[in-house]
Amino acid sequence: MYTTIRFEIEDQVAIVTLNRPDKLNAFTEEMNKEITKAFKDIATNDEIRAVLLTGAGRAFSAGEDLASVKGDKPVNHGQFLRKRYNPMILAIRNLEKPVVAAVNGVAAGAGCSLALACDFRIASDQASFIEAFIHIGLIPDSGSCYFLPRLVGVAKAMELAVLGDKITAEKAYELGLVNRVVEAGKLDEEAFRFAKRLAEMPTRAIGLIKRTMDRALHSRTLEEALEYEAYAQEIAGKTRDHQEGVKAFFEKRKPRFEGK
Ligand code: T3D
Repeated sequence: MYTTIRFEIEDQVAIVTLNRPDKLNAFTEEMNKEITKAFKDIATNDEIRAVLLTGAGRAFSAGEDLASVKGDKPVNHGQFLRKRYNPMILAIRNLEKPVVAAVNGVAAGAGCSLALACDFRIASDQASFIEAFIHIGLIPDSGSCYFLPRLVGVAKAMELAVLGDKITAEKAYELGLVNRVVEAGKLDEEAFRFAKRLAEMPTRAIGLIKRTMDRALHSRTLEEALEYEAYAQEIAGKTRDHQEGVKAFFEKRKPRFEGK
């Protein structure tokens, strides 16, 4: 049913693969729509407890397919983003399930933003990141102006956004942009292992951590953040996984979490 992505489910992990390898997985409108739809479907599918997002071929994604903006016809870039990219990024951030990006190659422009919108990034040692927008006279979009300063601080974020230099996976790790760097040949296995580990955890609590941390980043006061933690903890405290965790602790055994 999808034409620009692949969608599989394995061991409660949804594997979403950007699948235009001959175009370095550059985005088309269809691809934006399919990614958004996939994440919305994942939200309502109880069988899925974690997501792995990766690219087919040598790139993660080269960002917008520039073939679609090269003509003489003027493009309203604001509408372009509101219609195609913003819903895709929001679908990932609003998903209360952990999302792992397995960054297999270059992540450029909105491809970089897409990786940054995920909760975790595991990069191949062949991967690279480039806020390529400036080279075509644009500003980082699809959330990059939001995620970058939060991940690396304002000074480094400005440097990456304004100079638009390509950085290696190793450099991205040093900056705190990625969680792990692994050998290219081991990326699929390592990233899947990581996502599967998450899928076996109390995923309802992980979803609440995601929401509570996102809120805390723009809480105006500590009081506000503490209150939201209390609200979210009330929800976590009512889950079967919390009961199971405490029970397993006293029975000195490994807990069996269900994500409920
Ligand atoms: O309003 C709006 O437009 C809002 C939306 C914006 C979202 C955005 O993402 S804007 C940013 C768009 N992306 C870029 O500007 C990146 C452009 N590409 C590059 O900088 C480089 O190609 C890469 C760093 C991604 C990869 O470099 P490299 O050396 O590994 O490969 P290459 O040789 O440059 O590219 C290989 C081919 O892919 C080449 O085609 P060819 O010569 O073999 O026929 C190249 O033209 C093509 N390609 C790469 N990126 C794109 C692309 N074709 C269309 N769109 C691309 N984004």
